[in-house]
Amino acid sequence: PVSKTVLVTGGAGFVGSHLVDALVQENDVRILDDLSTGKRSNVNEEATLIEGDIRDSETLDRATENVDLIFHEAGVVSVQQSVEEPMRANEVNLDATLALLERARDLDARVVLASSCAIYGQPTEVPISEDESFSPSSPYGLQKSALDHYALLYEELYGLETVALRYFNIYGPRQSSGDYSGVISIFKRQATNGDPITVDGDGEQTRDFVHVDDIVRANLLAATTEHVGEAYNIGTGDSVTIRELAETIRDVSASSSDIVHTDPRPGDIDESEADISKATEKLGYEPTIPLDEGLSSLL
Ligand code: UD2
Repeated sequence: PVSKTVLVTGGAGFVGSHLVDALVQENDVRILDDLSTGKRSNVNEEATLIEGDIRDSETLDRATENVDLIFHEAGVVSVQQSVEEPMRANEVNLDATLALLERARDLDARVVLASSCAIYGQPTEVPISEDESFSPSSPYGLQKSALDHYALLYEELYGLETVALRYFNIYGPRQSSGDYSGVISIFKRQATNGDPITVDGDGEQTRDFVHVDDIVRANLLAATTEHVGEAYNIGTGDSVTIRELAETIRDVSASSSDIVHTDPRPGDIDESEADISKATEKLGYEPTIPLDEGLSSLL
């Protein structure tokens, strides 16, 4: 493949930094990140870091100069934070995305965007297909719905090559283990420290956990697909209950932590599992890391 000038927004973050690692060999890679949740230690030394706020138009101009391809991973990723600060989350997740799409339109650069299964809210059926209606239950989900829809509109209206990837529950190395983070990194921290593993509610809720390396593969496929102007579910097509997850993590880490049940989380999704047939057919995406394997290598 020809070497490209590639921008990864959020390239110091969890997903973005893994993507950068996969891109640097063949491409000239630039990162835009304000290091608010991303870390300098995640930044691949072969990439160029532009440290700044994506909401700032001069910073965005500098970051997008001469790029051929953009992976947009920057955002306020915590649902809870979006509930606490809906306006800031909207500025980062939506206003900045629109500004980025405008730059891409000037440059005629393909944009692969991080969308989310949060757009579906409580699904009417599982597995969840892309035809499921949008019914977000958080500002985060609403912002991602609009981002996702804007991506498709930019293809329809302006012929810009866009692909929206609707990520399910991502886990893997470098995911932060703070309170705003994903359940796997939280359970891992609790199991390692011998603290109680905190299952919200009865633990019967299900999730489709997809390893970050598979997310990277999906992004690389989206970068070259001819099927643009489309959104794709990216998960594994399998799911587990949170109770099972807690038990597996305790076993794999040989921990003696207790598993405790706390109050259910308000607005929690009961069942989530991706129908990935569209991504398989059109992108050639196949998940390669089953959960037990991903967990053993993580713990
Ligand atoms: C994930 C994504 C979110 C959005 C959403 C779409 C993360 C961090 N969040 O939210 O960005 O895409 O999916 O619906 O990836 N849980 C416990 N104990 C804990 C923490 C969590 O039982 O200490 C439960 C929680 O109640 C939920 C499940 O684990 O049922 C997953 O929680 P999460 O915060 O990892 O992710 P989720 O699905 O709420």
